[in-house]
Amino acid sequence: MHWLDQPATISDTDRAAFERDGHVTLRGLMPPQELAAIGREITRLTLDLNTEQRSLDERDTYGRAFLQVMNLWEKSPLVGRFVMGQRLARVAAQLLGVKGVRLYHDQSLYKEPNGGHTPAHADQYYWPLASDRTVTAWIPLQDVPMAMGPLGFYSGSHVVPEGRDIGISDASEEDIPAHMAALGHPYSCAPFALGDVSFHLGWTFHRAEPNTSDRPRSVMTVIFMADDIHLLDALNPIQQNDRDQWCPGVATGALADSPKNPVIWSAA
Ligand SMILES: O=C(O)CCC(=O)C(=O)O
Repeated sequence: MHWLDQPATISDTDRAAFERDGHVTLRGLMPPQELAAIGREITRLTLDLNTEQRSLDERDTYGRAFLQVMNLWEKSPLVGRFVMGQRLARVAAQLLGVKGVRLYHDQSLYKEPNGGHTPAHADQYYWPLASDRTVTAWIPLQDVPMAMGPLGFYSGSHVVPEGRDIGISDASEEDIPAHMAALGHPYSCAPFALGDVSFHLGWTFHRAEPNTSDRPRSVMTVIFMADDIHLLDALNPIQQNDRDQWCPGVATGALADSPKNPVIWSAA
């Protein structure tokens, strides 16, 4: 069986940690050399397709956080094979406790040398999806020591309703960490080795450190959702844009099953 499809064993401890904390990092989930080879293709495509021309100084906080290119699975057969891999999708389904998962979308997040922090936020603010059974797999394409901007999480924050209406911004970076401290949700942020993959729920608050190194931090993310999830009316223009881009043609209340949302893994 291809390594991208091989089932991984998740311990009860990891599963319980995900349920309790809303995030978990699985060390050594992917084989480093094979991942690095696909990573080179992802990084090459990201730089080719990136449309940001301004220097870091000319951008706002969000713009300095990373270059962002979406749905690379449609742009390259190799990356398509990677995103459709059953190993990651099966882990996502097991962590969510669902019988199958679809793709919502993928995105490459390339933090340039001297790129800024990623402000605190919860992803599901952007997503017109009718349940909380969504998870992002954050897959570094090289080691990410502290100086290169690893992802950090507020443990247990997936149950906190306050702050879910704030998009990623200077305001979110000011409000959310303070709010998390007040509510007692500790921030955990640790280096990643190539092959480690973190998973966080759509409502888990998180942020990333700046890249103070002289090397880029290349990361691929795959966003999975339960295979029976339905689409909601858009609450804001960003959600409308998400609906149009990631689930084109799907009506409000209908199953989010556009051709861009294949079931990647199912127990059936
Ligand atoms: O990679 C980053 O800097 C932020 C990633 C993130 O917020 C996410 O994947 O949800």
